[in-house]
Amino acid sequence: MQSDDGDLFGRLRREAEKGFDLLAQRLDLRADIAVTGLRRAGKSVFITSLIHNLTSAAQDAAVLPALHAALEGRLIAAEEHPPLGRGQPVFPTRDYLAQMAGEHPDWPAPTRLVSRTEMVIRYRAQGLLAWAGLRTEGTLTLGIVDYPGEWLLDVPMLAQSYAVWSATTIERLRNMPRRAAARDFLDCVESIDAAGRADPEKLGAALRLYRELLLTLRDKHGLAFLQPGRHVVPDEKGDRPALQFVPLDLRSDAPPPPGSNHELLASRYDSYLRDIVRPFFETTFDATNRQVVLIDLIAALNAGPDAFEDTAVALDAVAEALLRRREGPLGLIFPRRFDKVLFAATKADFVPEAQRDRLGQLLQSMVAPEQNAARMAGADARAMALAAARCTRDEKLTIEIGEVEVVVGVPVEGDRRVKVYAGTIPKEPPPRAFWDGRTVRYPVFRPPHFNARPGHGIPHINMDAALEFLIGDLLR
Ligand SMILES: Nc1nc2c(ncn2[C@@H]2O[C@H](COP(=O)(O)OP(=O)(O)OP(=O)(O)O)[C@@H](O)[C@H]2O)c(=O)[nH]1
Ligand SMILES: [Mg+2]
Repeated sequence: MQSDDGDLFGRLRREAEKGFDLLAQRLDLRADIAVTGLRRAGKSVFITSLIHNLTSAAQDAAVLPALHAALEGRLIAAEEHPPLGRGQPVFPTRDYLAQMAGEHPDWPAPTRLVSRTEMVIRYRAQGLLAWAGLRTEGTLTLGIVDYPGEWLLDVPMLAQSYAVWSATTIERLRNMPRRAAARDFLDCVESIDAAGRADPEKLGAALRLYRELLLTLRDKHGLAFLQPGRHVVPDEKGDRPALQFVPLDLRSDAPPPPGSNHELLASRYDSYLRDIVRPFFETTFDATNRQVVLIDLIAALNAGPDAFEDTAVALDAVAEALLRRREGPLGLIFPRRFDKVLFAATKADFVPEAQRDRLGQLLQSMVAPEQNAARMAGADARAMALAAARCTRDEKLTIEIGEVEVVVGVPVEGDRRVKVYAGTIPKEPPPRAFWDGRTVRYPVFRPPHFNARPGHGIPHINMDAALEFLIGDLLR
């Protein structure tokens, strides 16, 4: 009897354990976050701060107080496990930490390639499983990808024919503020007979002028909505025929005659979208389910009304690409892939606290229509202001107009503290009069003092709120 009972209990226990294992497996979770933003938006610093602060928060919850799992003491350990040996560039967290926390603190160098890393986070679960006394520990594997936001601006092209793209792009170049800068390029394309025999020499000259023009618009005019993205940020495969196209002045809706300039460039355009843009997003978006879009709105505000407006157009295109449920050809590659999208205005330590709230509201107002569409489609989108590495302190200063709040930091070059008064950040895209007489110049501030060994984290603003939004639901 005894042994029968024992067997019975043994069997029951084994059956029960099998059931528990099935439940427990659900605690081994995975999330993949793609981090993007235009050049210098703050991607490298954001990822470095995310990894170092999450690793540190497992030892000291005060590093990320708004991350509930940390606050409730449920983060057991977090560690980076770079996916070595998979033939993909690995995000160099250690190098960046060493640089930023070194004897002569400095920032990561600009990066142009797609890179990846992974973290493993062990946590104690709460909720029903934990309450029932089942396995209460979970593991979250977090994949992180860093890719250039310039490439995301190609997404609207997927829904446009070459003729439509040419017409809208040429039209945009004919408008201020681009017109003066674009004169040489426009003269060149206006002299090309689109329906005439393909002329490689003229097309080559137009390509050189177009690429120069895009860089001028970016660097001298602070413009952001520049297509195609790989003219501005080339990929690791370098130049090739599919990248050698420019918009033409088509003047007629007739289909392109065989062997014409129009036909040649239209076929390169199609090949760019088919062989480069689509595969890139299919592989990147297939492997990620959460997206962070970083945007340096303070730089855009300081660059003047045209640059700000163009940044708003670019942000719109990005939000539209990521959040709207798609019909037609775009639906095939962009059914709603992301369950969470975070839009973040970076370097919020450039302005004092009251203005930081307004900075977040400004971004919020810019993505509101898409956010609504996303919610309708069941995704969650949020906008906030943050600083991945807080370099400044807030101070009050008395000037002619009374007491104002400023930020104080030390520039990378030199030891003297610099005070910056940034005025009022508008809560909504401002009218052009906002820029009358407005000039705010920022130094590059020295990174904050911190220890590169996990434990104390990197001083930040709102990285904890960003992480609670991005992964808080998985650490329950
Ligand atoms: N004050 C302050 N400056 C920041 C912060 N994050 C980034 N920066 C500044 O912005 C610069 C660009 O940041 P990165 O993280 O390298 O930007 P990125 O998007 O990776 O840039 P690319 O690799 O060139 O595309 C840094 O060198 C810093 O000077 C921040 O939180 N606060
Ligand atoms: Mg970078």
